[in-house]
Amino acid sequence: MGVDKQLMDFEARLRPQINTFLAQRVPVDVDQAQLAKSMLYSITAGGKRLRPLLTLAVLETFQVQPDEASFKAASAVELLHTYSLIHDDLPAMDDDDLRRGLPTNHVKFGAGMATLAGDGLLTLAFQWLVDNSLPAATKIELVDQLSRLAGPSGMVAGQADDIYYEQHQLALAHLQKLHRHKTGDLILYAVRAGGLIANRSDCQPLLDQFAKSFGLAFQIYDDILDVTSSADQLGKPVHQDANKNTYPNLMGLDRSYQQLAKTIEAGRSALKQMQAEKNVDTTLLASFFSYFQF
Ligand code: GRG
Repeated sequence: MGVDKQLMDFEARLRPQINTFLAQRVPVDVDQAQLAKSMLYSITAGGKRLRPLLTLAVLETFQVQPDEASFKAASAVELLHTYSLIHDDLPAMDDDDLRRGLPTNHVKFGAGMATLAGDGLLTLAFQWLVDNSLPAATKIELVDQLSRLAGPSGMVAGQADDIYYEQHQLALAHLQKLHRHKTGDLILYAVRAGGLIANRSDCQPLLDQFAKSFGLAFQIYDDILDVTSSADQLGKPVHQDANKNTYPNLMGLDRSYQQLAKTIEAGRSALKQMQAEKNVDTTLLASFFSYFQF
């Protein structure tokens, strides 16, 4: 069984638009040739575009046609995500040579330029959230949410936990907190951004439940792939390590699968409730769970 047909069609429609937008728009905002090359290298190096797709899927759920402004705001999260991958790969962090099947940014451009490419993408994300014609109140909300969920109270906190506790076995609750920040918060932001742009605060609690379940499932699935396959979701070869803080290492593979199924069920049930109470078709959002094949 592959990815759901509805999701495949949605991706086939929107992913090329996201790719084109990013490839054309990023260089316009960079005023140094080598920096532009380095930023463009990573932004065009492939990737699923999961986070902007989630924002756009929420818009579609509410039957909001994305215009130039909302498309730019929706794409900003991919700039921020790409910065996090570039910095995560740096010698001072994970020291990886390959990302998405290609040499990492610092292998190509050196650690200094890679650091700056990440800095540039991070900052540009906020510029894109503001430099568009969305209502001022929406832009403030988007900036507020992204700064909280990607910054030191969100993704950066998760990454700091990851580095600080690298050599320690974490308790399950602590591992969940680490993942909630490192992986979950940016996914939560992407879903919230769709609700904010569509002006549907009435649906935010249920959208949040969906997003939190999806983010957690994404991480559990990634951990499971770590032990069951020779490559992870990023195509990186897997080095199995019993000391790594992963779900299978902490609770065993069977219980990890159970946890994954339970998490997906919670997300589906939030969407069903939204469909029943708010009279919106949530099948496109539900189809995102078909990424997890088990
Ligand atoms: C450096 C502040 C800072 C944060 C880094 C995202 C991240 C935090 C680290 C990446 C390491 C990792 C394996 C995280 C688990 C989540 C994950 C699989 C992220 C990759 O996201 P995908 O699968 O990547 O959406 P693509 O390549 O498709 O964009």
